Amino acid sequence: MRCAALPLRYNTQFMPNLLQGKTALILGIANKWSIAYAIGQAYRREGARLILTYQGERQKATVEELGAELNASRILNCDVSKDEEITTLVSDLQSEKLDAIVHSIAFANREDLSRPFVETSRDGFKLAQDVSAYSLVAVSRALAPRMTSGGAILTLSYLGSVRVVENYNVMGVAKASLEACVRYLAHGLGPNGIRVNAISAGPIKTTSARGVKDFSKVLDGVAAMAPLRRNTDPAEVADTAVFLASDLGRGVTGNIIYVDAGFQIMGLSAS
Ligand code: 0WD
Repeated sequence: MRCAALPLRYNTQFMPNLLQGKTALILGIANKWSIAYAIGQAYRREGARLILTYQGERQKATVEELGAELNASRILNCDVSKDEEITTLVSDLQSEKLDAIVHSIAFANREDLSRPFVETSRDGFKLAQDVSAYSLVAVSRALAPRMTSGGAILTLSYLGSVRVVENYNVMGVAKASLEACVRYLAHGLGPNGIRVNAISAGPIKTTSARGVKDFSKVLDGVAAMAPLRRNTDPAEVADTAVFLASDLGRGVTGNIIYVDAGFQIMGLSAS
C-alpha cells in the first residue's frame, strides 16, 4: 500500500515558539546553503534570540548579510582552531546567558577526501581532528559557564563515523571522534544541566560536502535506497535541532540522532 507523501516542510502557520526566551549561539554559517543557516532560520521561527559567528574576514560580509535576514542580535568572529579567538569570543559574550550552542563546523584537506585513506598524512589527520572534533571540546569548555541555567550543546555528524563511506576517509574518523566527544561531554556537563547531542544528517549539497569526491553519486545512491526514497532536507535537520534545544528535548543527552530519511538502517537493497 502506498500512502500520500508527507509534507517535507513543517507547517509554519502553526508556530508554538518552542525557543521563546532562549538565546542560541550558532557557529558554522558559511553561506545560505550551510546547515547552520537552516538551523538559524528554524531557531528564529521558534522565537530564539540569535548570536552568530563567522570564520575570519573571508566570511564576514556573507554572514553579516545572512545575520541581518535572521535578525541576529550579534555577529562575532571566531576561528575555532585558534585558542585566542575562542578567548576573545568568551570575553565578548561575558554578559550573555546562553541556552543553546550549535557547533556546525568541520574541515579536512581536500586531497584527503579523494585519495585512498591509507595515504592520509599525519598533518591532515591532525587538522581534521582539531577543527572537526576537538573544537567542540574547546568551545564547550569555554562557553559552558555562560549556560547558567543549563542548556543544550549540539553538533553535526555523519554516517561515515560508523560505516565506511568511500572518500569520506579522514573526516569519518574525525566524526567518530566527535561522537565520542559528545558522550564524554554529556557525562561531564550533565551535572550542570547541560545536554550534549549530535544530529547525524543525511548527505546535503553544501560547500563542504562538494569537497568530497563523487558526492553527487552519494546523493543519488541515498535517494534510491533510503526508506523515504529521497535525500535529506536541511529544514528537517533544523527542526530536530529545535527539538534538541527546546524543553521538549530535556531528557535527551549523549545521543546521536539520525536525520537521514532512514538511510542508516539499510543493509542491502534488492531493487
Ligand atoms: O552532507 C552534508 N553537508 C553533511 C554535513 C552531512 C552530515 C553532517 N554534516 C556536517 C559537516 O561535517 C559539518 O560538521 O554539518 C556541519 C556543517 O557543514 P555544512 O553545512 O555541510 O557545510 P558548510 O556550509 O561548508 O559549513 C561548514 C563550515 C565552514 O564552511 P567552509 O565552507 O568555509 O569550509 O564550517 C566552518 C566554516 O564556516 N569552519 C570553521 N569555523 C570556524 N573555525 C572552521 C574554523 N576553523 N573551519 C570550518
